[in-house]
Amino acid sequence: MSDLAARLRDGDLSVAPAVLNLVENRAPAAQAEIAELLADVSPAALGGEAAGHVVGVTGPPGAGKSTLLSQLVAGWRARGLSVAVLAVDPSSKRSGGALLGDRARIEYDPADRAIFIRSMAAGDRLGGLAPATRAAAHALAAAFDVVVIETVGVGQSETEVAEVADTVAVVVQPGSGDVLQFLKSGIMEIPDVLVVTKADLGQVATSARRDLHAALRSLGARDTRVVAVSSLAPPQGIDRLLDAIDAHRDASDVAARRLRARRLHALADFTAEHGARGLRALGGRRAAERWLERQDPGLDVPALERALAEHAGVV
Ligand SMILES: Nc1nc2c(ncn2[C@@H]2O[C@H](COP(=O)(O)OP(=O)(O)O)[C@@H](O)[C@H]2O)c(=O)[nH]1
Ligand SMILES: [Mg+2]
Repeated sequence: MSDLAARLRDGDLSVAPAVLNLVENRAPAAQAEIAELLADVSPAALGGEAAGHVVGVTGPPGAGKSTLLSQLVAGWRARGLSVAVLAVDPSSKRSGGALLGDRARIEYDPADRAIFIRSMAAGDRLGGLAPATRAAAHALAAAFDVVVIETVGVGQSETEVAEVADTVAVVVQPGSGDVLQFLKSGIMEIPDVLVVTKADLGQVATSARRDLHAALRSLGARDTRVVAVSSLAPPQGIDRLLDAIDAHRDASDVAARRLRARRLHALADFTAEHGARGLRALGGRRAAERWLERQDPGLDVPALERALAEHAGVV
Protein backbone atom coordinates (compact mmCIF):
# COMPACT_ATOMS: atom_id res chain seq x y z
CA MET A 1 0.00 0.00 0.00
CA SER A 2 1.24 3.53 -0.69
CA ASP A 3 2.47 5.51 2.29
CA LEU A 4 -0.07 8.27 1.62
CA ALA A 5 -2.94 5.78 1.57
CA ALA A 6 -1.73 4.16 4.78
CA ARG A 7 -1.65 7.52 6.53
CA LEU A 8 -5.09 8.48 5.20
CA ARG A 9 -6.46 5.18 6.43
CA ASP A 10 -4.91 5.87 9.84
CA GLY A 11 -6.77 9.18 9.95
CA ASP A 12 -3.56 11.22 9.74
CA LEU A 13 -4.94 14.59 8.58
CA SER A 14 -1.49 16.10 8.13
CA VAL A 15 -1.13 14.04 4.96
CA ALA A 16 -3.67 16.21 3.09
CA PRO A 17 -1.17 18.62 1.42
CA ALA A 18 0.90 15.70 0.13
CA VAL A 19 -2.24 14.04 -1.24
CA LEU A 20 -3.19 17.24 -3.08
CA ASN A 21 0.32 17.65 -4.48
CA LEU A 22 0.19 14.13 -5.84
CA VAL A 23 -3.27 14.25 -7.42
CA GLU A 24 -2.47 17.62 -9.03
CA ASN A 25 0.73 16.29 -10.53
CA ARG A 26 0.18 15.86 -14.25
CA ALA A 27 3.53 14.31 -14.98
CA PRO A 28 3.10 10.91 -16.63
CA ALA A 29 5.31 9.39 -13.94
CA ALA A 30 2.84 10.44 -11.22
CA GLN A 31 -0.17 8.76 -12.83
CA ALA A 32 0.63 5.26 -11.61
CA GLU A 33 1.11 6.57 -8.10
CA ILE A 34 -2.26 8.39 -8.24
CA ALA A 35 -3.96 5.23 -9.48
CA GLU A 36 -2.36 3.25 -6.68
CA LEU A 37 -3.49 5.77 -4.06
CA LEU A 38 -7.07 5.67 -5.37
CA ALA A 39 -7.07 1.90 -5.45
CA ASP A 40 -5.82 1.84 -1.84
CA VAL A 41 -8.72 4.02 -0.68
CA SER A 42 -11.33 2.39 -2.92
CA PRO A 43 -14.29 0.66 -1.26
CA ALA A 44 -12.78 -2.69 -2.21
CA ALA A 45 -9.60 -1.86 -0.28
CA LEU A 46 -11.36 -0.16 2.64
CA GLY A 47 -13.97 -2.89 2.98
CA GLY A 48 -16.74 -0.35 2.42
CA GLU A 49 -17.33 3.24 1.42
CA ALA A 50 -15.00 5.90 2.88
CA ALA A 51 -16.62 7.32 5.99
CA GLY A 52 -16.29 11.03 5.18
CA HIS A 53 -19.34 12.99 4.08
CA VAL A 54 -18.65 14.61 0.70
CA VAL A 55 -20.67 17.82 0.46
CA GLY A 56 -20.97 19.93 -2.70
CA VAL A 57 -21.55 23.64 -2.18
CA THR A 58 -22.37 25.32 -5.44
CA GLY A 59 -24.01 28.49 -6.68
CA PRO A 60 -23.51 31.66 -8.70
CA PRO A 61 -20.56 33.97 -8.05
CA GLY A 62 -21.29 36.42 -5.24
CA ALA A 63 -24.06 34.28 -3.72
CA GLY A 64 -22.08 34.06 -0.48
CA LYS A 65 -20.60 30.55 -0.66
CA SER A 66 -17.17 31.37 0.74
CA THR A 67 -18.53 33.54 3.54
CA LEU A 68 -21.01 30.79 4.38
CA LEU A 69 -18.24 28.18 4.36
CA SER A 70 -16.35 30.17 7.00
CA GLN A 71 -19.40 29.62 9.22
CA LEU A 72 -20.02 26.02 8.22
CA VAL A 73 -16.40 25.03 8.83
CA ALA A 74 -16.58 26.58 12.31
CA GLY A 75 -19.89 24.80 12.89
CA TRP A 76 -18.56 21.40 11.89
CA ARG A 77 -15.49 21.94 14.07
CA ALA A 78 -17.74 22.87 17.00
CA ARG A 79 -19.41 19.49 16.46
CA GLY A 80 -16.01 17.82 16.69
CA LEU A 81 -15.70 17.01 12.98
CA SER A 82 -12.61 17.45 10.82
CA VAL A 83 -13.17 19.35 7.57
CA ALA A 84 -11.40 19.57 4.21
CA VAL A 85 -12.55 22.18 1.67
CA LEU A 86 -11.60 21.95 -2.00
CA ALA A 87 -12.50 25.33 -3.49
CA VAL A 88 -12.64 25.04 -7.25
CA ASP A 89 -11.33 28.31 -8.61
CA PRO A 90 -12.75 29.37 -11.96
CA SER A 91 -10.39 32.36 -12.13
CA SER A 92 -7.90 29.98 -13.70
CA LYS A 93 -10.23 29.80 -16.69
CA ARG A 94 -10.38 32.43 -19.40
CA SER A 95 -13.97 33.49 -18.67
CA GLY A 96 -13.57 33.46 -14.90
CA GLY A 97 -12.09 36.85 -14.16
CA ALA A 98 -15.16 38.83 -15.11
CA LEU A 99 -17.47 36.67 -13.03
CA LEU A 100 -15.77 37.21 -9.73
CA GLY A 101 -15.56 40.79 -8.56
CA ASP A 102 -16.15 41.23 -4.85
CA ARG A 103 -15.37 37.94 -3.28
CA ALA A 104 -14.56 36.77 0.19
CA ARG A 105 -12.08 34.14 1.25
CA ILE A 106 -12.99 31.30 3.54
CA GLU A 107 -11.88 32.34 7.00
CA TYR A 108 -10.61 29.72 9.40
CA ASP A 109 -8.16 29.14 12.21
CA PRO A 110 -4.88 28.27 10.50
CA ALA A 111 -3.59 26.66 13.71
CA ASP A 112 -6.43 24.13 13.69
CA ARG A 113 -4.95 20.91 12.32
CA ALA A 114 -8.38 19.41 11.66
CA ILE A 115 -9.10 21.99 8.92
CA PHE A 116 -7.61 21.76 5.46
CA ILE A 117 -8.52 24.29 2.76
CA ARG A 118 -7.16 24.34 -0.74
CA SER A 119 -8.01 26.07 -4.02
CA MET A 120 -7.96 23.89 -7.08
CA ALA A 121 -8.08 24.62 -10.78
CA ALA A 122 -11.42 24.11 -12.52
CA GLY A 123 -12.06 21.51 -15.19
CA ASP A 124 -12.44 22.25 -18.86
CA ARG A 125 -16.10 23.19 -18.84
CA LEU A 126 -17.51 26.08 -16.81
CA GLY A 127 -18.50 24.69 -13.44
CA GLY A 128 -16.76 21.46 -14.30
CA LEU A 129 -14.51 19.50 -12.00
CA ALA A 130 -10.96 18.60 -12.84
CA PRO A 131 -10.09 14.92 -12.38
CA ALA A 132 -7.71 16.01 -9.61
CA THR A 133 -10.62 17.37 -7.57
CA ARG A 134 -12.55 14.12 -7.78
CA ALA A 135 -9.45 12.17 -6.85
CA ALA A 136 -8.73 14.50 -3.93
CA ALA A 137 -12.31 14.25 -2.65
CA HIS A 138 -12.27 10.45 -2.80
CA ALA A 139 -8.91 10.22 -1.06
CA LEU A 140 -9.59 12.80 1.66
CA ALA A 141 -12.95 11.19 2.49
CA ALA A 142 -10.93 8.28 3.88
CA ALA A 143 -9.52 10.55 6.62
CA PHE A 144 -11.69 13.69 7.06
CA ASP A 145 -15.19 13.61 8.52
CA VAL A 146 -16.43 16.20 6.03
CA VAL A 147 -15.02 16.98 2.57
CA VAL A 148 -16.52 20.04 0.87
CA ILE A 149 -16.22 20.77 -2.82
CA GLU A 150 -17.06 24.42 -3.52
CA THR A 151 -17.82 25.22 -7.15
CA VAL A 152 -19.10 28.25 -9.00
CA GLY A 153 -22.05 27.78 -11.27
CA VAL A 154 -25.73 27.31 -11.60
CA GLY A 155 -27.78 25.33 -14.04
CA GLN A 156 -26.33 22.18 -15.49
CA SER A 157 -22.94 22.70 -13.93
CA GLU A 158 -24.00 21.40 -10.54
CA THR A 159 -24.69 18.01 -12.07
CA GLU A 160 -20.98 17.27 -12.09
CA VAL A 161 -20.75 18.07 -8.41
CA ALA A 162 -23.70 15.79 -7.78
CA GLU A 163 -21.66 12.98 -9.30
CA VAL A 164 -18.99 13.35 -6.64
CA ALA A 165 -20.85 14.66 -3.61
CA ASP A 166 -23.13 12.70 -1.33
CA THR A 167 -25.09 15.86 -0.64
CA VAL A 168 -25.37 18.95 -2.85
CA ALA A 169 -26.27 22.31 -1.35
CA VAL A 170 -27.12 24.95 -3.95
CA VAL A 171 -26.52 28.44 -2.61
CA VAL A 172 -28.51 31.39 -3.95
CA GLN A 173 -28.88 34.96 -2.83
CA PRO A 174 -32.19 36.77 -2.52
CA GLY A 175 -33.55 38.19 -5.74
CA SER A 176 -31.96 35.53 -7.91
CA GLY A 177 -34.94 34.91 -10.15
CA ASP A 178 -32.78 32.98 -12.62
CA VAL A 179 -32.43 30.11 -10.17
CA LEU A 180 -36.20 30.01 -9.76
CA GLN A 181 -36.59 29.85 -13.55
CA PHE A 182 -33.85 27.21 -13.90
CA LEU A 183 -35.62 25.07 -11.33
CA LYS A 184 -39.06 25.44 -12.91
CA SER A 185 -37.79 24.77 -16.43
CA GLY A 186 -35.81 21.71 -15.36
CA ILE A 187 -32.48 23.20 -16.53
CA MET A 188 -31.32 22.82 -12.98
CA GLU A 189 -31.42 19.52 -11.20
CA ILE A 190 -33.20 19.59 -7.92
CA PRO A 191 -30.64 20.13 -5.17
CA ASP A 192 -30.56 18.10 -1.97
CA VAL A 193 -30.50 21.29 0.08
CA LEU A 194 -31.28 24.80 -1.15
CA VAL A 195 -29.66 27.64 0.79
CA VAL A 196 -30.85 31.23 0.59
CA THR A 197 -28.06 33.48 1.85
CA LYS A 198 -28.07 37.05 3.20
CA ALA A 199 -31.14 36.54 5.38
CA ASP A 200 -30.08 39.75 7.13
CA LEU A 201 -31.41 41.62 4.09
CA GLY A 202 -34.89 40.99 5.50
CA GLN A 203 -38.02 40.90 3.36
CA VAL A 204 -36.27 40.15 0.06
CA ALA A 205 -34.68 37.06 1.64
CA THR A 206 -37.95 35.92 3.16
CA SER A 207 -39.77 36.11 -0.16
CA ALA A 208 -36.91 34.39 -2.00
CA ARG A 209 -37.13 31.51 0.45
CA ARG A 210 -40.91 31.34 0.06
CA ASP A 211 -40.78 31.42 -3.77
CA LEU A 212 -38.14 28.72 -3.95
CA HIS A 213 -40.04 26.58 -1.50
CA ALA A 214 -43.22 26.93 -3.56
CA ALA A 215 -41.35 26.10 -6.78
CA LEU A 216 -39.88 22.98 -5.23
CA ARG A 217 -43.26 21.90 -3.92
CA SER A 218 -44.86 22.32 -7.34
CA LEU A 219 -42.06 20.16 -8.77
CA GLY A 220 -42.86 17.48 -6.22
CA ALA A 221 -39.45 17.89 -4.55
CA ARG A 222 -40.74 17.34 -1.04
CA ASP A 223 -37.42 16.13 0.32
CA THR A 224 -35.42 19.23 -0.55
CA ARG A 225 -34.96 21.42 2.48
CA VAL A 226 -34.80 25.17 1.96
CA VAL A 227 -32.73 26.93 4.60
CA ALA A 228 -32.22 30.68 4.98
CA VAL A 229 -28.91 31.78 6.47
CA SER A 230 -26.94 34.88 7.22
CA SER A 231 -23.19 34.53 7.41
CA LEU A 232 -22.55 38.01 8.79
CA ALA A 233 -22.40 38.56 12.55
CA PRO A 234 -24.55 37.48 14.21
CA PRO A 235 -24.83 34.41 11.97
CA GLN A 236 -28.29 32.94 11.51
CA GLY A 237 -29.49 29.54 10.39
CA ILE A 238 -26.05 27.89 10.38
CA ASP A 239 -26.99 25.10 12.78
CA ARG A 240 -30.20 24.47 10.88
CA LEU A 241 -28.22 24.16 7.67
CA LEU A 242 -25.69 21.77 9.26
CA ASP A 243 -28.63 19.69 10.46
CA ALA A 244 -30.24 19.70 7.00
CA ILE A 245 -26.98 18.54 5.37
CA ASP A 246 -26.67 15.80 7.98
CA ALA A 247 -30.28 14.75 7.63
CA HIS A 248 -29.90 14.40 3.88
CA ARG A 249 -27.04 11.99 4.31
CA ASP A 250 -28.89 10.02 6.97
CA ALA A 251 -31.89 9.67 4.68
CA SER A 252 -29.99 8.66 1.56
CA ASP A 253 -28.28 5.51 0.37
CA VAL A 254 -24.73 6.85 0.16
CA ALA A 255 -23.22 3.58 -1.07
CA ALA A 256 -25.69 3.30 -3.96
CA ARG A 257 -25.19 6.93 -4.95
CA ARG A 258 -21.39 6.61 -4.91
CA LEU A 259 -21.47 3.36 -6.83
CA ARG A 260 -23.61 4.85 -9.57
CA ALA A 261 -21.40 7.97 -9.66
CA ARG A 262 -18.19 5.94 -10.03
CA ARG A 263 -19.65 4.05 -12.96
CA LEU A 264 -20.91 7.18 -14.71
CA HIS A 265 -17.51 8.81 -14.19
CA ALA A 266 -15.65 5.92 -15.65
CA LEU A 267 -17.93 5.92 -18.67
CA ALA A 268 -17.63 9.70 -19.10
CA ASP A 269 -13.84 9.54 -18.88
CA PHE A 270 -13.74 6.59 -21.27
CA THR A 271 -15.95 8.49 -23.73
CA ALA A 272 -13.82 11.62 -23.41
CA GLU A 273 -10.78 9.57 -24.32
CA HIS A 274 -12.15 7.19 -26.94
CA GLY A 275 -15.05 9.17 -28.37
CA ALA A 276 -18.03 7.81 -30.27
CA ARG A 277 -15.93 4.99 -31.69
CA GLY A 278 -15.06 3.76 -28.24
CA LEU A 279 -18.70 3.92 -27.22
CA ARG A 280 -19.71 1.92 -30.30
CA ALA A 281 -17.13 -0.71 -29.40
CA LEU A 282 -19.00 -1.10 -26.10
CA GLY A 283 -22.27 -1.59 -27.96
CA GLY A 284 -23.54 1.92 -27.19
CA ARG A 285 -24.13 3.85 -24.01
CA ARG A 286 -27.00 1.77 -22.63
CA ALA A 287 -25.14 -1.48 -23.17
CA ALA A 288 -22.06 0.02 -21.53
CA GLU A 289 -24.11 1.11 -18.52
CA ARG A 290 -25.61 -2.35 -18.18
CA TRP A 291 -22.18 -3.91 -18.47
CA LEU A 292 -20.86 -1.60 -15.76
CA GLU A 293 -23.70 -2.66 -13.47
CA ARG A 294 -22.34 -6.19 -13.54
CA GLN A 295 -18.83 -5.18 -12.43
CA ASP A 296 -17.41 -5.45 -8.92
CA PRO A 297 -19.01 -2.64 -6.83
CA GLY A 298 -15.71 -2.09 -5.00
CA LEU A 299 -13.77 -0.91 -8.07
CA ASP A 300 -12.55 2.67 -8.19
CA VAL A 301 -12.90 4.89 -11.25
CA PRO A 302 -9.48 4.18 -12.84
CA ALA A 303 -10.03 0.43 -12.44
CA LEU A 304 -13.47 0.71 -14.05
CA GLU A 305 -11.96 2.71 -16.90
CA ARG A 306 -9.33 0.05 -17.49
CA ALA A 307 -12.04 -2.60 -17.48
CA LEU A 308 -14.08 -0.61 -20.00
CA ALA A 309 -11.09 -0.18 -22.28
CA GLU A 310 -10.36 -3.89 -22.12
CA HIS A 311 -13.99 -4.76 -22.79
CA ALA A 312 -14.01 -2.40 -25.79
CA GLY A 313 -10.74 -3.86 -27.02
CA VAL A 314 -9.04 -0.47 -27.16
CA VAL A 315 -6.18 -1.14 -24.76
N1 LIG B 1 -25.52 41.04 3.70
C1 LIG B 1 -24.85 39.91 3.55
N2 LIG B 1 -23.79 39.87 2.68
C2 LIG B 1 -23.14 38.70 2.55
C3 LIG B 1 -23.52 37.52 3.27
N3 LIG B 1 -22.70 36.52 2.89
C4 LIG B 1 -21.85 37.04 1.99
N4 LIG B 1 -22.10 38.36 1.78
C5 LIG B 1 -21.36 39.26 0.86
O1 LIG B 1 -21.57 38.86 -0.48
C6 LIG B 1 -20.38 39.03 -1.26
C7 LIG B 1 -20.00 37.73 -1.93
O2 LIG B 1 -19.68 36.76 -0.92
P1 LIG B 1 -18.76 35.50 -1.23
O3 LIG B 1 -18.74 34.66 -0.01
O4 LIG B 1 -17.45 35.95 -1.77
O5 LIG B 1 -19.60 34.80 -2.39
P2 LIG B 1 -19.19 33.57 -3.34
O6 LIG B 1 -18.71 34.17 -4.61
O7 LIG B 1 -20.46 32.82 -3.54
O8 LIG B 1 -18.15 32.77 -2.64
C8 LIG B 1 -19.31 39.53 -0.29
O9 LIG B 1 -19.25 40.93 -0.41
C9 LIG B 1 -19.87 39.13 1.07
O10 LIG B 1 -19.43 39.98 2.11
C10 LIG B 1 -24.63 37.61 4.18
O11 LIG B 1 -25.03 36.65 4.84
N5 LIG B 1 -25.25 38.83 4.27
MG1 LIG C 1 -16.23 32.15 -3.27
